[in-house]
Amino acid sequence: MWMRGGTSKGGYFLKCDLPSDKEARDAFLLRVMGSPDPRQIDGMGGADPLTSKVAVVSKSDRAGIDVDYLFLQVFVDQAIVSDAQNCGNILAGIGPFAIERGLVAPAGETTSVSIYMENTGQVAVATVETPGGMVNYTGNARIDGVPGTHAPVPLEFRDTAGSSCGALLPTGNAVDVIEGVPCTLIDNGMPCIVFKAEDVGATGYESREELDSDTFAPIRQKIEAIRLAAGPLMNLGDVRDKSVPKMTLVAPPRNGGTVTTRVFIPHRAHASIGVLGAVTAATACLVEGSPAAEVAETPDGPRKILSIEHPSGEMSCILEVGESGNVTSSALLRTARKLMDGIVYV
Ligand code: NQM
Repeated sequence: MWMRGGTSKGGYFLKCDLPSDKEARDAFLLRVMGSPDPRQIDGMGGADPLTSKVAVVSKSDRAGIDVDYLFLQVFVDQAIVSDAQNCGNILAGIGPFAIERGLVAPAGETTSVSIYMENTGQVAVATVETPGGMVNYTGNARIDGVPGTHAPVPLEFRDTAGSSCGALLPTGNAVDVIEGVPCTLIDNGMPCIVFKAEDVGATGYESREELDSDTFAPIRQKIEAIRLAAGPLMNLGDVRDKSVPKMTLVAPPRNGGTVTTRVFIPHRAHASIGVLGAVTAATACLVEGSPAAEVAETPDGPRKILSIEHPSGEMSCILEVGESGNVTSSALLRTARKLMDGIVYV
């Protein structure tokens, strides 16, 4: 099934329909997407990392969990299929897909689907509208980066700190200076490096096109040098061929939000921001003394709505903060839509 999940798009497969051998599976998925090729002309991929994504879904044997979800990033112009990151946008389609494929029975007007995210070993709960026992895709929910309105798919995350890096702040520091740039190395569901846009010679208000343009190339080189140096410090090893950590430039908010972001994922600029990337950026704003905290305008109270501005609007993250100041859970709104169900030829 081809679905849009949040601001991403990709192929959703039942695990039992894919080769069980990893090499054979990856070769198959590269053929499906048409990679490696910058245009992905001979496949289903949309020539953009955000539309070259795969979800592998199966019924779960874990207590209290409905389905297991493995996310795979199929690189566009390299023959790489990576499970080194999660994807909270593709996650938005998992609940609807699981119900459509009969892995989860609809349970009234809404059905709650608990999802084990295999990439990071964490759990998310999605709420899907199922009036009359059918997934409903239409509705009034709007998310920036997607035209029109659709049925809401609220997502809730718990205990995402240290998903891939072992700790929220893998170096134990609020700030590490890397290549002369003060950075926060942080993982609240997505490994990210957060630094002030101005510290690498950017404004933080550039368009995606400007960020991906030739004029920005020297800044991108500097950002990549930071990423390669930080990878091992974040317990991610050599990240040359990995899609993490995400490089997150921050600046003061411009549209009444908490903070402005521009994200490289990690080489091309994101059209908006990833879901867990936004949760992690929001969390960085709460880390005392961090570059993000210096530019952010954060609300008070234990339950905070942080509006993360990005190139195509904003994403509101609801963070619950415990007594120790740690973020204990997060939630946000996505939408998803079934686009096509059929046979893909390789
Ligand atoms: O951060 C893109 C996306 C993502 C990841 C990426 C995501 C997340 O926007 O949870 O959703 O950062 O590669 O789809």
